[in-house]
Parts: sequence; structure tokens; C-alpha cells
Amino acid sequence: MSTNAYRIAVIPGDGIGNEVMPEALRVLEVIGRKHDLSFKFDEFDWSCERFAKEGAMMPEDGLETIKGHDSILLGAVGFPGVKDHVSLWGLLIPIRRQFQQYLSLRPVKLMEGMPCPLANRKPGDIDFLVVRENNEGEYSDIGGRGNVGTPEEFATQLSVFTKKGCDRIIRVAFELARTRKRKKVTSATKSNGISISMPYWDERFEAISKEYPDVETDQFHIDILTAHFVRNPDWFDVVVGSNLFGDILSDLGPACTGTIGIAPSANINPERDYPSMFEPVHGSAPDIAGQNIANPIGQIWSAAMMLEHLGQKDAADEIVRVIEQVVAGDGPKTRDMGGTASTQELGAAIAEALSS
Ligand code: GGG
Repeated sequence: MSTNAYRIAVIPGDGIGNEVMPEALRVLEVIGRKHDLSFKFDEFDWSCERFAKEGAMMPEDGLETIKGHDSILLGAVGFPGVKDHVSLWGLLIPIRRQFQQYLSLRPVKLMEGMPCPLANRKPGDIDFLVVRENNEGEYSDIGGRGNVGTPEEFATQLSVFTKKGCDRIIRVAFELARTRKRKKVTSATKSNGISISMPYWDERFEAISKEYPDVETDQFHIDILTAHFVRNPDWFDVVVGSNLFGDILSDLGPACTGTIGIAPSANINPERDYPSMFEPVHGSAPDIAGQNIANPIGQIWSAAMMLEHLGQKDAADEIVRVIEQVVAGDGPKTRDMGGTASTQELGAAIAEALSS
């Protein structure tokens, strides 16, 4: 019996989630054998398919069922047939909120061997971390429709920016910047157009930044910030943003490094009162689902982030090192990386490189 035994709730979810998840589990088994870690994977079929059969993405006591697990590994959520807001608010968002996973970490790195769509960029030029607020902001269920069925029909939705919510995410961004070489935090804002919540965000950013005089800061409105991601990705170290801005930036960032297929994310409950959840940034990709051509690296790298959170940093670092080795080499590459390999061929190459 291993001294480090972990119970993992596995939710492959929808679409390509079902294809990339087995590759992450394969890699976890291999790294487990090397580092004396054992895993008990409890798999749950919570998904749009379940919604179609049972009328809900997960059972009523779903969160209670996984509350005691050490971590949650999630694939992707959403599929045609179920409205996107129904699937997201029926599974992913309740887990993030009930388990107080207010910190979303989304690393962005240009790797050797990856076809970069930006001209004249080389590995080292793009290496930053998007810190996304994960529990409030623009993602809210407060609002409604009025004057329905009349010419004055409207919809409203309230964004929520609490002092506690802003301060804790901004503070984590500064703490993380302190652990990095460049020690710089960029704030994503839009305080010219969004005239109440975003000036408040700026105010909290300024207040918290005073606690970290050793960390360089800057801030950009989200529109020009997206342009800078493309034109000047080397400017960034830690980028902190609200729920929506963080979501958008963490798709754009990896796209600038070649493919969103490799992008991992961690939904962290820093207090460890609840399990944290690890998922690739990408969604269920219905356009390619069922073809076994999805890139499994985002899911595998997410599993590595899970190991780091569980205190197994050496094992986590080894997985990331091997991913970089495989991407840089002549081995299999999936279509999004310019190759023709299947999901399983790339997953197997990573697992094999790890075991050798
Ligand atoms: N990997 C989970 C997934 O399916 N993400 C797609 C998505 O649209 N997520 C919404 C969000 O992160 O806010």
C-alpha cells in the first residue's frame, strides 16, 4: 500500500472530455508507480448525456458525494442539445462556487516545437500566468427579464464585485508574482466603459499593490490588453482579471502559443476546506468529438497541476518536463499541433517517455 494514496473524483463530462481524460489517468498511473503514489479514481457520468436521460447534469447530492475526495479531475462541459448556460450552471459553476474554488490558475507557455502563430516568437518569450477570479464578477445569476412579450422586452444581469472577492484574488496574484523571476502583476480592467464595478476593481488593485512594493505593476483596459497579448506577449508575467476577463485571456494566451489544446487550469480552494478541481481550459469541442484527434496535453498538464496541489511537486514537474520533451521532439503531434497523431498516440508517447 502506497503511503500517498489519493481519492480522485473523475468527471470526463462531454465531448472530447471523454477522449482526453483516459490519457491523463494513464499518465497518473505511470507517475504514481515512479513516485510511490496510488490513486483511486471514482468516475462520475455527470454530463449533458446524463441531463438528456435524467433531467440534471449531476444528482442532487452530487456535491456531497465528492466533497470528501482529495481532488476533482474534470474534462469538459457542454454539448449541443443542452443550452450552454444550463450545462455550465448545472455542473461546473456549482462545483467552483460551493467548494469555494475562487482562485483559477491558468499558465501560458510557448514550448519548443510548438507552431507559434505569432511571428518571430521563440520559447521564453511567452511565459505568464493568468490568475482568474472564479466565484463572482460577471458570472452571476442575479437579474431577469422584464416586459416579456412586449416591444419593451429587456434582460438585465448584475455583476458582483465584493471587497473580499477582489482583495483575495488580487493578493494571490501578488503573492504568486513574488515567487517568480520577473515579479510583475498586470491588471485587466475596463474602467472607462464599465463605470462602477471596474473603477472599484482598479481601486482594490491599487490598495493591495501597496502591500507589495517589491512587485512591479501595470494595468490595461481589456480591449488593448488583448492586442498586447498578440503584439507584446513578452510584457506579461502574472495577469489578474475578473471572472469573464480571466476566461477570455486564458483562451487567447494559449492560442498565441500555438494551441488551446495544451492549456491547463486549476480551480483552487486555497483554504483547503474543499477539494480543488483541475480541468483543461478547452471545452467539449463538439466539432471534433468522437474522432480521437483531440490534444490530451491540456488534460494531462491539469493532472500535473493537481499533483502539485496535493504536495507532489517533483511528480508534477516531471510530467511537465516530459510534456515539453515530447512536444519538442519528433514524436506524435495532434492536428492542432500540425501533426496527424491520435489522442491516444500522443497520450501513450507521454506515458512512455515518463516510464523510461
Ligand atoms: N474544461 C471545462 C470546460 O468545458 N470549459 C469550457 C467553458 O466554457 N468553461 C466556462 C468557464 O470556464 O467559465
